[in-house]
Amino acid sequence: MLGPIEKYLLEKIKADGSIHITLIDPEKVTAPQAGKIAENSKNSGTAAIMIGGSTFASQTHLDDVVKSIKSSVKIPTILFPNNVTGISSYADAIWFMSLLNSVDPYFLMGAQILGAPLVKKYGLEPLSMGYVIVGDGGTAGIVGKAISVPYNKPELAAAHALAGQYLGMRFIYLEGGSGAAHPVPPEMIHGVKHLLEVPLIVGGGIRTKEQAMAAVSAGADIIVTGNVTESCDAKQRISEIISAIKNVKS
Ligand code: 1GP
Repeated sequence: MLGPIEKYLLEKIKADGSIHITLIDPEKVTAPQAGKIAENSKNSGTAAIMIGGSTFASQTHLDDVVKSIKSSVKIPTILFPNNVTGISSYADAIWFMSLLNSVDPYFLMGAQILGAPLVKKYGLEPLSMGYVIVGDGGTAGIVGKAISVPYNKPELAAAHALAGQYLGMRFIYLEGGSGAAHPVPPEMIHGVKHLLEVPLIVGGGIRTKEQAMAAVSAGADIIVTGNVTESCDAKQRISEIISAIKNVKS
């Protein structure tokens, strides 16, 4: 059954062609800062707020960050957990994800088994997602023990994505790694998207409207940016990215 957040995301992608989601890493911000970033991003036209990082541990702080975001904006809050400790009862939904190219069963299914009862207990909407680390992969690749798919092997990324779709995952995320020097190349996005039927999320290293437009033109349905929200001209850059991607498919 389609939950309200998944329905919202799918309808927004259909209406706008592609959407932007803001990622806030609780490790890098105070709770009031998170609320302010969410508010600015929402005013720039972001569709939802994702909350998570690769090394975060304190759940109390995570709860405070989510509460602050919830009191600042009405758009959906979606957890982006790196572990069971990334679950907060205050969010609306959670990317219920498996790191498809991890060599550690914990990141394929172990953490999910531990976390599932909490997702149920907290009434979070699970959004089933296959997570694929590509290129540099950054901290997420190291922490998740992934064998990263090189940027020049789009057919391998497509094989991972298709496997995820065939297992029933309803979104696929190509992750270049937060702060990656180069975002996921359009050739890889295109190679994955033209075989895939579920929405494709792309993130990692997207800093400019040109990079965002290239990703959307190649087939990304959802663009995620994190680091750019922390820059001094964040408001302007996010607005530019969002209006640029709106023009690509409309
Ligand atoms: C990381 O893909 C996201 O999980 C966002 O990356 O911080 O580089 O925007 P950036």
